[in-house]
Amino acid sequence: MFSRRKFLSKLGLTTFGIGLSGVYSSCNANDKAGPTATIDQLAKNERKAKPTIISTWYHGLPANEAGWKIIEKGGRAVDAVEQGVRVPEADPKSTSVGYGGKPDREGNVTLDACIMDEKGNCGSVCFLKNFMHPISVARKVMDESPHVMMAGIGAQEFALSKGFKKMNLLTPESKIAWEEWTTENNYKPMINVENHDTIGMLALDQSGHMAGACTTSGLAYKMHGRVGDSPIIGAGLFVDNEVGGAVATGHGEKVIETVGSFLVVELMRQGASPQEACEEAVHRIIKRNKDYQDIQIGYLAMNMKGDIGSFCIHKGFNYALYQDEKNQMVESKFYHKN
Ligand code: SD4
Repeated sequence: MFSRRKFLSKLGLTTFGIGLSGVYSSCNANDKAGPTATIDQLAKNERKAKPTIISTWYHGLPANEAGWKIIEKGGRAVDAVEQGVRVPEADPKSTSVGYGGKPDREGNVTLDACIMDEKGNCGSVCFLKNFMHPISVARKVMDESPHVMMAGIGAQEFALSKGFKKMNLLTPESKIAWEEWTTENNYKPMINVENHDTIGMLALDQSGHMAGACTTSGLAYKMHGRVGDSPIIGAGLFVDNEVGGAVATGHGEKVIETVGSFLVVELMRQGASPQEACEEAVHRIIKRNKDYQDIQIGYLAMNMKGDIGSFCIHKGFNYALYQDEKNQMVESKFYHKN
């Protein structure tokens, strides 16, 4: 388990009363050496950019490939994550993202997505229907609107005004699966450990900057109007270019309740490794949910050096890691053996 004392001692900061920012290596005002560094400076000093892309689940492999084409040419992390997650958005076989995503219980495919760049700019859309690439609409919200988050019909009008074309996202296969579900399931919104596969992606570019993206059709057969964690900055995604980033997948309500990705990044800011931070964030959810056996959550995090961590409740969460010229799947550590 992760303790505050352990974070602080990692930094040589065990003195009581240290805040989150403006941390000094000594708290003694009479210390002749004076304050030596803030925690932000420590992160900067340690930064050695190791270009890396990570993304959740198997569809992360082709997504990473697309992102890497940008990173290897010296492009920006934010362009890499946008182009990367567009791959599963357009793939009808990715049934939890974009085109071919499983619909809500009324048969509507409704999409949630967000993006963050290295400057802390954010864009997000939620409850958006009929557009293949919600991540690119979110990017436009970030770059070309005065807002951070747009929803439903307003987000749709915004997308149309930016030249995005409407289309039907329900494929014949997902329509058949939904019809079968309606006959068998009494119209009960379902949350279980396997009906989700959001893509969350983090990229660290050659300039040592990080960006992230997250996009999903959300929980299959959810209630109409339900919005999950994926478009919520701090829940499904958070990036702080001084510290690192995190993405979440799984039961979004539980991630929102604990502001999960922000929590992971803040734990890293305090000295936790990406692995320790992901474990602590999962433990918080386990602690407040007696029924955690029925919940799956996976966190994936990276710090500014390109160190990676991930943790989930149940065995089965995996992620794609592109680093050192290799793109490969990695099994996440987990809390509970099924
Ligand atoms: C949601 N977190 O809408 C998303 C679903 C998901 O992996 O992650 N899938 O709650």
